[in-house]
Amino acid sequence: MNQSLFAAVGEHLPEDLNKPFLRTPDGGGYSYAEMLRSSAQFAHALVELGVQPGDRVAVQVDKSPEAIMLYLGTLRAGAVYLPLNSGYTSDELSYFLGDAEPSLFVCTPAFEEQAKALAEQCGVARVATLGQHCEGSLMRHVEGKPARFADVARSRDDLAAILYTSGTTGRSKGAMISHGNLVSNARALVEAWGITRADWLLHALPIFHIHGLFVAINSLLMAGGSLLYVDKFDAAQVLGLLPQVNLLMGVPTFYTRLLDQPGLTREAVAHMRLFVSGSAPLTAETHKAFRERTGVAILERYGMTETGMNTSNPLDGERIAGTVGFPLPGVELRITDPAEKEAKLLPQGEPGMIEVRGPNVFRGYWRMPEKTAEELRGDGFFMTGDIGFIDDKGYVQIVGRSKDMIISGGYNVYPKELEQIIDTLPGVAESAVIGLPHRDFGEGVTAVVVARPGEAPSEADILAGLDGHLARYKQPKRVVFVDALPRNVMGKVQKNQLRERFKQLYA
Ligand code: MLC
Ligand code: AMP
Repeated sequence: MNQSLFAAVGEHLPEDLNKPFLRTPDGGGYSYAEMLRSSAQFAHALVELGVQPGDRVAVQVDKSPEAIMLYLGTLRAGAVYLPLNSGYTSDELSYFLGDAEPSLFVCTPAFEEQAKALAEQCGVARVATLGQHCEGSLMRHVEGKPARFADVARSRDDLAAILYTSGTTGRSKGAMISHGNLVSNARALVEAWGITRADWLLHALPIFHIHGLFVAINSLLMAGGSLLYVDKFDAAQVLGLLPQVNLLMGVPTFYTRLLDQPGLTREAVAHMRLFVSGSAPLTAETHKAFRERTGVAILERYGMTETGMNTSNPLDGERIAGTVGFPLPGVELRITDPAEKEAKLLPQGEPGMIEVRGPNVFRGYWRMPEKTAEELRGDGFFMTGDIGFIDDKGYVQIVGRSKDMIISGGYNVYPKELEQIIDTLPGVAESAVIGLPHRDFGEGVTAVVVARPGEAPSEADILAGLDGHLARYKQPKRVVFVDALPRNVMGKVQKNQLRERFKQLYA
C-alpha cells in the first residue's frame, strides 16, 4: 500500500476536480485536476533527468506555483525534496550539496553558471533551472509529458524531505522527514483547525521552510481546500486580498506589519475564520493589539522542523496570549529537567526542557547518528531545546531556549555561524552575537565586538566582512563595540548580560 503524502491527499480530493487548488491574484493558477496533471508531468521530468526513488532533489528557486508542483512531483517520483532558502550564498550551498549529495539541483536561471560549478565540485550529477515565470530548463522537460504518473509507492518511514537546520555548534544538520511525519501532521492540523473544502488560505510564506511548505500547503491539500497564492508577504497587498480568503498563516512579523496598516479594522476581518501565528513567539502585546483592533484572537501554535507542529491554542475555546496551547492530536509532550542526562519529569508549572513524541517526530539527522542520539531519546522523545512549562490550565508556555539561537522574522539565526566569521576579521579580538528586542523582526541580530588593542574596526568593516558569506537575513542589523565581553568563572560569555545592557538598541 502506498503510504506517501500524495496518496493520503488522493483520499481527500474534492469531488469536483475543477475546484481551484491554487489561484494567483491575477486569476491564474491550478485547479485540482490541473495540479494532478502538472505534478505528474514534473514527476516524469524528474525521472527523465535521472532522479531515482530515494534520491535527493535540492531546490533553490524563487517562490512560484510551479515550485509547488515541483515539490509535489518530487514526492510522486518517490524522491526526497530538499528545499533551500533562496537567500543562501554559494558558501552555504556548497555545504548542503556536498552533504546531501542530491542527484539533481534545481536553481534559478540567473544562478545556472555558478550552480554548475558548484554541482561539479560537490558531485551533483545534474542541474536544471526554474524561474518564477515558468522560464528555465526544467520546464522543457515538463512540457508535453503525460498527464498521469504511476506514483512510486512509499512506506510511512520512507523519507519525503530533508530540511537543514543550522546547529548551535558546528555543521548544519539535515532533518530527515518521512511521509508518515507529513501525513500525521497534516491530519492533526485539519482536525485541530477544522480545515475543510470550503477554506481558502492566503499563502504569503516562503516555501523553503516547514511553515510555508508543510503546514500551509499539506494541511489545505489534505482537506481539499484552496490557496490564494502570493510570492511574498506585503502587508498592504495581503490586507487587500483578505476578502477573498478566510484563513491566514504567518509569522509574528506578519501581524505586527498588518497592525501598521490603518485599513486593518473589524470590518476588514469580519469574514475571516482563523489567523494563525507561529515560528517565533507572538508577544502578548501584539496578540492584545490585534484583538483590540479587530476583535479576533490570533491562534498561536508551536512547532519546529524536526517535529512539525506540536501544540496549538484551541480553535474552540480560549486562545491565551503568551501560550502555545495544548499538544495536537497524537502528540505527547513532557517537561524534563535540562540539567539531568536521563529524562527526569518536572512537576506541572516548573519550567524545563520541552520534549515531544509522536508520529510527527522526524527520523533523525541525515548521516549524523551521534547528533541524532544526542537529541532523540531511546524512548522516542525528542529534546526540542525549547524551555517551557505547562500551566495550571494545561496550556504550554515557552519561556526561553537552551539552544543559542535567534529568531528574526521567523528565520533562525545561529550566533556561532556569525561569530566564527567575525572573529577572523581584521582588528577583531572576539565577538558575541545576540538577539535584541526588535519591533519588526521580534529579535534583531546584533554583533557585539571587541577590537584588538590599538585597532578600531568600524561597523561597516564588520558588515562588509560578512557580506557574501552568509544569507542577508542573517547579517547583523547593528554592530556595537565593547571593551570586553562579560564572562563567568568558567570563561563562558554571559550573553544575558549583553542582552540586558543593549536591550534598548532598537527601541
Ligand atoms: C528579510 N530580511 C530579514 C528578514 N527577512 N532580515 C532579518 N530577518 C528576516 N526574517 C532582510 C533582507 O535580507 C533584506 O535586507 C531586507 O530585510 C528586505 O528584504 P525583503 O525580502 O523585502 O524582506 P521582507 O519581504 O520584508 O521579509 C520579511 C518577512 C520574511 C518577515 C516577510 O522574512 C518572511 O516571510 N519570514 C517568514 C519566515 C518563515 O517562513 N519562517 C518559518 C520557518 S519554519 P538587505 O540588507 O538585503 O536589504 C519554523 C517552524 C515553525 O520556524 O514553527 O513554523
Ligand atoms: P525551526 O528550527 O526553524 O523549525 O524553528 C523551530 C523553533 O522555532 C522552535 O524550536 C522554537 O524555538 C521556535 N518556535 C516556533 N513556534 C514558536 C512559538 N509559537 N513560540 C515560540 N517559539 C516558537
